[in-house]
Amino acid sequence: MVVGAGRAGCRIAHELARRLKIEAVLLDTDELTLRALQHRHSLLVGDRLLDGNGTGRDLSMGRDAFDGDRYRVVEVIDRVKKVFDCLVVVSAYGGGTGGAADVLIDELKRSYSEPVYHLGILPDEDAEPRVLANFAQSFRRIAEVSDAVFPVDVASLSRGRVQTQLNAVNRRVVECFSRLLRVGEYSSPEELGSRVLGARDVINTLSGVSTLGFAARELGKDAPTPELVVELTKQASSSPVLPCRVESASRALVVVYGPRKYTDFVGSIPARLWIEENVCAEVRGGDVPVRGAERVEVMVVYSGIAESERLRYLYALAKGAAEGRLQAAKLGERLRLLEAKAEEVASLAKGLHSLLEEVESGGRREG
Ligand SMILES: Nc1nc2c(ncn2[C@@H]2O[C@H](COP(=O)(O)OP(=O)(O)OP(=O)(O)O)[C@@H](O)[C@H]2O)c(=O)[nH]1
Ligand SMILES: [Mg+2]
Repeated sequence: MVVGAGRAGCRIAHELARRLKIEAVLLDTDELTLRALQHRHSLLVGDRLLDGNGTGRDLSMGRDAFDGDRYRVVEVIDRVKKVFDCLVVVSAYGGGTGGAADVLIDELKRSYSEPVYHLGILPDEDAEPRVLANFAQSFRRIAEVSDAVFPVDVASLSRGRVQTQLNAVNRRVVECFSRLLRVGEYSSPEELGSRVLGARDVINTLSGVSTLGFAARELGKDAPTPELVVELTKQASSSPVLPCRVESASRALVVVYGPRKYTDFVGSIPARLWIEENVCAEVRGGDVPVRGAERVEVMVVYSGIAESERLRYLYALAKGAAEGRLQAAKLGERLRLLEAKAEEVASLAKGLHSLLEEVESGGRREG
C-alpha cells in the first residue's frame, strides 16, 4: 500500500500505483496538487487550518495538519484496502507537507501492525534555503519513526539541472522502486523461479537507512553467464539511488531477472556469493524468470547503511541553512573537499617519493 504526502510524494505515489496496478492514497495540504492528479483516493489534509493552499514550506503547519487529521487518514486507508504486506510513504524531506511525514508515519505505526517504510526525495544542493532547512529537521524524525528509509538523491538520477527534470527523475524513481515493491507479488506460476523471494524476505532485509541499485544488459544472441551477472551486480552496487559506501550496510537482497533457461540453474547464486564475499554477510537472493527475455537485469538492495558521504554533505548544508549560514556551510564543505583532495595528492606524492628512492637505490646497486 503506497501513501503519497505533499506534491513530490503524491506525484510519485500516483505513478507507482499506476505502474504496479496497486492502490495508493494521496494526501496533501494543497488542493491544486490533488486536483491535477485526479487520483481515486485523495484527501486534502489540514483544510480547516490552511484553506487548501499548501503550507508554503512551513514544516510546523504541515505537522499540525497531519496531527489534526490522523483519524481521517486512517479512515481513507481502511476504506481503500484492508490487507497489505507493508506501507510505503513517499514524500520530499524539504516540503512543508512532505517533511511532516513523521506525524503521518507515527499514526500509521499506531494503527497498523505492518512495517512502514519511507521513500524520501532529498533536496538538491541548490534548493531554496527553506527546503534545505526543512530537510535538516525532518530527516532524523522520519528515520526514527519508520522501519526503514530510502533517501533518494535526485542529482544521481538526473543529468544537469534537477528542477527542469522532475518528471524524468520521477520516472526513474518509479522504475527502481516498482521492482522492489513487486517482489513477492507473482501473478502466475510462470513468474516463479527456482529461488523465489517473498515479501517476508524484503521485510527481513529492511531496517534503517536503505538503498537500491539496478543494472541491465541486452543479451543479443548470447546466453547470460555467471560472470555477466557478477558484473551487473557490481554495477548496480556502485550506482544506488543514494550514493553510499555499500560495504557499511548490514544486509542485502539481490534479484536476477532473465530467461528461465538461465535463472532456473545459475540465476542469482553468483550475485549472492559476490555480495557475501565483497560487501556484506547477510544476503538474500532470488530469481524471476521473464518469458522471452532479451535482457538480464539485476536489482540490489542494501539496508542498515552506516556511511553515505552524500547524505552527510547534504545534511551539513541543510544544518547551515537551518542556522541561517548556508553560504558559510557551502564554503566549509568545499574546503573539506579540497582538504581531502590535498591529502590524496600528498599520499600520491609520498608514494612517488618512495618509488623514486627505490629506483635510485636499485640504480646505485647496479652501479
Ligand atoms: N523528484 C521530485 N521532486 C519534487 C517534485 N515536486 C517537488 N519536488 C521537490 O520537493 C521539494 C519540495 O517538496 P514539495 O513536495 O513540493 O512540497 P510539499 O510536500 O507539497 O510541501 P509544501 O508545498 O511546502 O506544503 C523540493 O526539493 C522540490 O524540488 C516532483 O515531482 N518530483
Ligand atoms: Mg505543496
